[in-house]
Parts: sequence; structure tokens; C-alpha cells
Amino acid sequence: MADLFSHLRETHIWHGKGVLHLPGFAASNDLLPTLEAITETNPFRHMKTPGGREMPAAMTNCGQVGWISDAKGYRYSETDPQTGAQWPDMPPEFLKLAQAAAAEFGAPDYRPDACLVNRYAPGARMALHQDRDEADFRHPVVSISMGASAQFMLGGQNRTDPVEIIQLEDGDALVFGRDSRLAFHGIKPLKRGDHPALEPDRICMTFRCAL
Ligand code: MD3
Ligand code: FE
Repeated sequence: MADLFSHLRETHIWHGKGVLHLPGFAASNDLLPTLEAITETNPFRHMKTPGGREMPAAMTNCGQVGWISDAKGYRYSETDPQTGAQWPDMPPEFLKLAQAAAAEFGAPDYRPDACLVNRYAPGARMALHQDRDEADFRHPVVSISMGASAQFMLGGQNRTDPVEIIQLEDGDALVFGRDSRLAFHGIKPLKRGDHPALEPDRICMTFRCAL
């Protein structure tokens, strides 16, 4: 029988020249066992902001470096502060997926060295922010959403610019680059989901060229 859903993979939704939304690009059921191997050694944890508050999303990382936050600030680190050891390698299937999404965006030689994984429980949000701890903003950021749907806020170059809401579903990829690489963005308080493995939660993996 013909693949009724293959057309979904062809869907390219552009928001300007800098944001590409690829609905249903990934299969979360294929990715979650690999992610579980990472969280066994490097569990999700709530990091503290430099101001001493607990972040609403729980985080972990894989790759050469991982993004961390503590009293000393936000930065990329070669080691997990919780274990003192290097972060686990980026699994080849994660890298291939991120590269495939970047290729759709028009970035064929994408080589991310960091993958930050955020886990949201119902009610958790991410305030509007820019991602600017990476060395070179010419490289896009690729994100893969899994589990509960989220309302993603896409703002502009200034914090007070109007925001557009993009609904992110299980399996959606979102690629950010060019003039949108430094756009303000965030996640509205999560509504409970019903994913078979993630239940009410949402996980978002974001791939970056940090070094
Ligand atoms: C736009 N994560 O980890 S993913 C983050 O759903 C982050 O967990 C959100 O914002 C989440 O920093 C949004 C989409 C995303 C990720 C990184 C970006 C959008 C971005 C970096 C630059 C611009
Ligand atoms: Fe971000």
C-alpha cells in the first residue's frame, strides 16, 4: 500500500528566511531508547540560574560539550558537573537526523558539537530568551520535539517585538538560522500530553555548533 504519510515529510513551513518548521520529521519512538541510554548516566536535572532560581525545564546533554548554568553563569562545558566526566557522545542517529533537518534548511555541512535536551512537565515553560553562548552564529540550531504539544513563541531581534505562536507536535523539527538565529523565543506553560512513553511530558532536543 502507498505510504499515506510520506507527504508529511515534504512539508516545509517557512517563517521568513530564517525559520523552517518540518512537521513530523522525526519518529520519537525511535529516538527515545537512545535518549534513555544518555539519561541513565547523565540524568535530567533542574539547573540553577546565575540568580539562584531553579530552571522550570529539566536538562541534560550529549556531544563534545554541554550547556550548563550555575551561580557562575551560562556556558558550555566539556564535563557534566553532576558526574565530573565528559558528556556522552552524540549518538550517530541523532547527528544524522539533525544533519538531515539542516540540509532541508540549506545548510548541507552541518556539524553540531552539542545537543541540549530539555524536559518539560505540565506547567513548565521557557521564558523569552536568545541563544548566544555559541561561538559562531552562522550555524543554525536544529530542534526536535517529542511528546506533548507546545506553543512555541517566535519573537524578533528585540525582547519587546511581537511574537508569533508556532504549535510544535511530537516529531516536529524546527531549524533556526540566518537572520533568525538570534531571535527571541520561548515556550508557553506546557499543557499535559498523552504520548505512550512520555505521558504528559515534552522533551525537546536542540543541536548547536557551540565551539
Ligand atoms: C531559536 N528550547 O533550549 S526549541 C533552548 O522547546 C530552547 O526546549 C526550546 O529555546 C524548547 O534554548 C525551543 C527551538 C529553538 C531552539 C534553539 C534556538 C529555537 C531557537 C536557538 C536560536 C533561536
Ligand atoms: Fe533557546
